[in-house]
Amino acid sequence: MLTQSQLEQFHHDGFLVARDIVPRAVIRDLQEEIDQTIDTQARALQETGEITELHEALGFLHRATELCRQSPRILDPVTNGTHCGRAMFGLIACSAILDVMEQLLGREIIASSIYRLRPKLPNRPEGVVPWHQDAGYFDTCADEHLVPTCWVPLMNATVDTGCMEVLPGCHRHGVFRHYWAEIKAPSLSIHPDHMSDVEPIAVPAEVGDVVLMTNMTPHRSTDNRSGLIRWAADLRYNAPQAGDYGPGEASFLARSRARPGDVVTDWREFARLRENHVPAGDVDRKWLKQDEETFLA
Ligand SMILES: O=C(O)CCC(=O)C(=O)O
Repeated sequence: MLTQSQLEQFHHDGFLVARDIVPRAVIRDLQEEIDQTIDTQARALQETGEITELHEALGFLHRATELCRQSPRILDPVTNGTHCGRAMFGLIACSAILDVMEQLLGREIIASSIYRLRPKLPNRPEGVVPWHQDAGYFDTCADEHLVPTCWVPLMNATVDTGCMEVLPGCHRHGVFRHYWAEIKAPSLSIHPDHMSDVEPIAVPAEVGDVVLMTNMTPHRSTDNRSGLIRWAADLRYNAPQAGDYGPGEASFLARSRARPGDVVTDWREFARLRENHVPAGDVDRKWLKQDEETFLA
């Protein structure tokens, strides 16, 4: 749970590191599930000849780096948003996180349709995430609502590994102009001519911590100069009033006093919802691509 002063700090700065709130077992389960998923994918790619060496002796912080040298497809099942295993659900529905969300959102809590696992491999450009606000990706229906992002490190994320950086206080200025940069995904970037000159703050975080941000908080992550894979999960939550701001994927009711019978408590139901979801259209917010944009400098 957050203290009153932490709640005030979150609303004032647009971010907060909630220290040591996610049980280690929840993180460990997800690490194991990711290891298993990568192992399955490695064996499938071995069958097709794309991978010759399985690097079975390497663990969570190293194996995907070596496998990726043979086939970049190794990470597809964990990075494309389709991963919906038991441990993924265990993290999203973790009561320690939901308790904090209840403090921020009230008693009806939707686990957002938009969650991702993010492996940032050492010294690879596609891991670099430019300055953006999560609201830039969302339908405008959520603009007047708080949609907290919970950025959950799955290893100790330092500046060297490419932890989060935020622009404090800039969440009060609405949605900045963004454009689609010509870089490896995800590429939505705040337009440089509309960028704030507030000094960025790096936000190192350890296993158990949660970096909380608002949907309006500008944030980025730079390159990973360490030899380790920087693993994190980013989750989002909202009150029902925020609407369907991410119609491409399925959300679910994570906690409710009004409709307790509709709360999803079984990971298999979560997986069914994710797998059977039929997108209800696209987001209404549109940004220009880099070659269509005009830049001052
Ligand atoms: O994990 C990262 O490096 C970036 C995450 C991010 O930008 C987000 O959660 O919106």
